[in-house]
Amino acid sequence: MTTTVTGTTRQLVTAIPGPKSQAMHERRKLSVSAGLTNGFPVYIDHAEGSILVDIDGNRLLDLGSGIAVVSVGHNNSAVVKAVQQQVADFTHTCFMVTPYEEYIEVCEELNRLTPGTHAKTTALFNSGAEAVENAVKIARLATGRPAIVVVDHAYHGRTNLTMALTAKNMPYKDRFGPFAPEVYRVATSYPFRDGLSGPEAAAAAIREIESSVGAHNVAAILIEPIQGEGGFIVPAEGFLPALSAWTTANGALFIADEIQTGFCRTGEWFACDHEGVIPDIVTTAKGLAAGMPLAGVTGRAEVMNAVHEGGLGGTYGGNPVAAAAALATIATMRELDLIGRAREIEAKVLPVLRALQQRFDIIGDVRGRGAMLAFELVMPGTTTANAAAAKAIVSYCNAQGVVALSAGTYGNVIRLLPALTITDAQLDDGLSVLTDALASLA
Ligand code: PLZ
Repeated sequence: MTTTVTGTTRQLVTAIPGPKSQAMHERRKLSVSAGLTNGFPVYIDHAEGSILVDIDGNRLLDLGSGIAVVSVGHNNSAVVKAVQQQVADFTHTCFMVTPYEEYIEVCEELNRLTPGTHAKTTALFNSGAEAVENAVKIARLATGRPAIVVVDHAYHGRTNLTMALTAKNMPYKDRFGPFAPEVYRVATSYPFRDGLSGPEAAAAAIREIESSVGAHNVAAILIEPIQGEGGFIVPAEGFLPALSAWTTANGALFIADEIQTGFCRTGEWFACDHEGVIPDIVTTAKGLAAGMPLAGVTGRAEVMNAVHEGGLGGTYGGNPVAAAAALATIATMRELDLIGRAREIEAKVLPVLRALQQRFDIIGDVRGRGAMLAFELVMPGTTTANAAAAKAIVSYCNAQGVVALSAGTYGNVIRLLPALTITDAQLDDGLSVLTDALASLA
């Protein structure tokens, strides 16, 4: 059970979860709403790089990065330093009252880094859901149209509007309605399940939009360029460009939700870059600020600036400490070439996952880009979802001290979201535990 290793490696000193974590979990049940669950109830004391150290002293290998957030690694020294400095300078003024340079600098970076060289402006918020809500507000105002088109398997958040945009009922939406109106859902491109080419899937979606919504009613198509919670679904080539072209031709906007895919995760700054898609609006969060709450809405200047004075805001949006963290995070991504590292991770891990697919017939599909990789579990020889296998694999990994995440509308996808700073040795370790997990099911 105990893996004796040192330094940057996984090391278990108790059964998982350890006695202190178990006691803490009992305490938690008395004080924290039962509406929140913990995928892996080990309580964290400190962290570095890709290692989390729990309160029992176990060193855990993190293959989830807090759901694609700490892409520069836990406790990245540049981010820690920037945050400490900013906390000492000032923690809050409210940008809408007395502004500060860090906010502007983050907006400048977002305007520079998001796809397209056209004039852009940005507004900052606290969470991904808040960014998506604001993107929708802005798109409706700028176009004067009501309808927002989203796709199957979409995840955009848990607030009232974003619940309407999110596809999956349980656990996100069930009995939390009624939901916001003027949200229309069409089929996406899901190559493993629909067998369609990108242009074919786009044509079907567009037919549906034109017949059920009416092109002239559409404010925007909102889509994750690679779906995250929905199961790391990479649309077939040509799907995103066709939808984007349709919006342009029909006076609607193309909003890319890059909250999970952004900031080097897929081996480009943004997932839209892989196909040269230039969205009118991009939402960002997660990897942007390495765990400090920060989100952005970046878009064409004429769209973003269509909003009346005072129409956008919030007490904390673009908080100076979060902004300082973002600036250090982005600088680190450049300095360490984390785009290059994400591509290396893909080159190293994808072949291993493909070999596992040959070996284990419960793996129906392997997919992803960069350090956003996944495999989909099925009943052998079919495309029927095998959620039990995903659950068993996550439990096996957890018991070995590896943080692994599942995903998918059917709960049957194992997704890998390591920090982009993860070492090769750590990746090898994680992959060997995953292999053992699959072998334990065979
Ligand atoms: N858009 C594409 O991935 C957040 C959700 C975790 P917030 N994904 C993790 C959970 O179960 O709540 C996400 C996303 C995409 C929007 C969001 C929402 O971002 O910062 O969680 O609000």
